[in-house]
Amino acid sequence: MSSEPSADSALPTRALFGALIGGMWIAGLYVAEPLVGSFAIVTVAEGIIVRSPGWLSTAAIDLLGFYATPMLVAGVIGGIVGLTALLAVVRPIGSDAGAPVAIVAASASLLLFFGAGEAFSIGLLGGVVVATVPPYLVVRGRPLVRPPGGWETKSRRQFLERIGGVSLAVIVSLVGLRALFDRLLGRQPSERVREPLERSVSVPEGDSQFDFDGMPKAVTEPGEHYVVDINVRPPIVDPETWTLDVEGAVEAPYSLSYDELVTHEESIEQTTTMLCISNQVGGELIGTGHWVGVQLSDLVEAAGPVDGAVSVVTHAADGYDEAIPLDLVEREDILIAYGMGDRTLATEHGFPARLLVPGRYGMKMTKWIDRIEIRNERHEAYWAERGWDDAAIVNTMSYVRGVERDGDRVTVGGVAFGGLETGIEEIAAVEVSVDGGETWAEAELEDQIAAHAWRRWRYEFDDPATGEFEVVVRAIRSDGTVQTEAETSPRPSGATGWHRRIIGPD
Ligand SMILES: Nc1nc2c(c(=O)[nH]1)N[C@H]1C(S)=C(S)[C@@H](COP(=O)(O)O)O[C@H]1N2
Ligand SMILES: [Mo]
Repeated sequence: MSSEPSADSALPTRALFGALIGGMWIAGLYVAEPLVGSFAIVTVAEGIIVRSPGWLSTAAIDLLGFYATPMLVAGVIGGIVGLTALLAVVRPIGSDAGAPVAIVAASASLLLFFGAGEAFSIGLLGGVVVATVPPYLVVRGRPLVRPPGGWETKSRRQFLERIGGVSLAVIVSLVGLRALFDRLLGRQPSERVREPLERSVSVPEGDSQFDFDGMPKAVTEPGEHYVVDINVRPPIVDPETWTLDVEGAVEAPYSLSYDELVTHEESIEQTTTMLCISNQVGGELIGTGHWVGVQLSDLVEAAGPVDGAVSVVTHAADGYDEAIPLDLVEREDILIAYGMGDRTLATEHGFPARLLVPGRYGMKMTKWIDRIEIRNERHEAYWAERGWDDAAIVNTMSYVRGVERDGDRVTVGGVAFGGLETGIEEIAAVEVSVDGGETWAEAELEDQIAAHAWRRWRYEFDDPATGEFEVVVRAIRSDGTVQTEAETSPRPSGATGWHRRIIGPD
């Protein structure tokens, strides 16, 4: 019996083989994406996100942060592979099972494609074939990689070499096939190149005294700005067909084309710090961009909101939305941004355009915006619906970032920021302790590079011991309010508490 390729008795071997079949099916689905129009695994994950109740997605995000989405995709893949492994344990699959496996794979692919909302087409049929062939070949090809002496004998170099060779050949052909499909079908799976803007832009330099080991630059490089969104992959928007529609409770709804937006004569530049509401005290989900765009007030006024209009809802290509009160739009610093630095937006930061609401958490700043809707009633938006603070004004915050030693001389530094709604409550001072909070001193602040940009701070002191010390930092507003020491979790209104960091001995 053990000489029969279809009757391997060891459960782990069966499970592994089942998992391999599942994995190959997923690989086939991926290769088929350009033919079908979507990668079914991502569509399934996105379907789960959209259909899951608010409390569940919120719990997942509480637990996993905004990385919940990629984890979900990994979960879907793991689930499928686990299921095929289980099936193979229950019902051993031998090399004679090619036809049944192909039938199951083909039907499952069809179900998935239709479930993902794809219409029947030649491409879809091609996709079914492409997704079915890899698992079929794995089953049929099993004897090829059968180790001499049966599956149960291990550590055979020949066997491993063969497995390695076959895997490599399979991976190379799948990757090649995918590239070929992308090419033939003219799809660009990759992100757009950021193009230079047709205007000169001047990005603030910052004070070089604040550029030391571990310190962020005054303005974050666009490629280094953090990225957070609900998508598995960012929507790729075609600027040729994209329009920004301004509509709803207005006298004169209209649409702007991409060209009309980027050549808008009222375009302005603005350096703005953005911070994700899910960021932990001291976390990395913060960056300062130099944005180029048009004031939202210009765009909204041009449509003439009717009396009684109260809310401005921004809608995006990924189904995301955000709402801000119409009153707020009078602020001149709320932008529809189309540039970052001297170039167009990167795909992941919202190309072709995004909202910027300075002083509010990043969740208010809708990326891939395609519709501005004025409404007569309030609207509960994506994150508010899931229990997060609707106003999302950035809490007064300060983080420790850099440290530099020069003999006994030590310089520590970081950033401080807080939402300002009126411009009078700006960060006036940063206090720092290098003994864990026993004694405090005032740090040096970098000149304000923009109204809604973070302030970098630094503090120099002598440490003859060059030992370990604990830095604690707190910011103070111009009205005297001291950043609260009380620690709260990011949900629902953003984390609070003083950032502490232990700096090791030299
Ligand atoms: N369309 C869309 N816009 C979005 C999001 C999103 O998921 N979809 N995420 C928001 C959140 S939570 C944050 S913190 C910021 C992050 O912007 P960035 O990725 O450019 O840093 O985008 C916001 N805008
Ligand atoms: Mo966020």
